[in-house]
Amino acid sequence: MFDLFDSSAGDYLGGKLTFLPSFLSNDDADVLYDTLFAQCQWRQEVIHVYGKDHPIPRLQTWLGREPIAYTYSGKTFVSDVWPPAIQALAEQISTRAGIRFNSVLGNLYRNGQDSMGWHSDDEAELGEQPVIASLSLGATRDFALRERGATRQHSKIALSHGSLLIMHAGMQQNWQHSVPKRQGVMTPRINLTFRHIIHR
Ligand SMILES: O=C(O)CCC(=O)C(=O)O
Repeated sequence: MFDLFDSSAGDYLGGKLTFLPSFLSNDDADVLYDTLFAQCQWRQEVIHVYGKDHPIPRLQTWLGREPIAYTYSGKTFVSDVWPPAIQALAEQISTRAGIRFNSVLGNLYRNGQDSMGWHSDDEAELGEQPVIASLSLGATRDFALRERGATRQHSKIALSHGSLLIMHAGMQQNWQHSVPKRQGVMTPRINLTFRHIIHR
């Protein structure tokens, strides 16, 4: 395992990832963090695995240009309409990523004990070759990567306040990602993943 990234802007993993560490200024990122922390409905979802209910180790919110249904970990959610702060950002990020995003999954990691396990964002609603843009606010957390089928971590990137990570077409088919627990992290982090949900 090694650090693939040294926090510099650029394309990685053969162009499947683009990292923009200073996508938002520190001040803009501070304002957005405070706004989202206060205004969004943060909920701890419960997923059902092997006959048992498990509260997920983080809080979540679903936001859409309009109310939109989305299935995640076997559960269907209906999004809240995104606030004005997200509207402007969605335009900016859509232009950068080259796709018109229509929904956002927000994750609130309350401290280093909150986490997200290994997965790919490959739900049917995202289509065959999804492009996903991930904006990070608050505490820096590691974003771990491994190839699909592998058991060992390949590399990691520290996602800092105001950074944008774009996962391009082909990323979800070939790679998995996770946000591991980190003992030393005492403060919260908000992550927004901008997605294009296909209407059926
Ligand atoms: O918090 C992160 O950086 C990752 C979020 C993520 O993997 C997801 O929303 O699917």
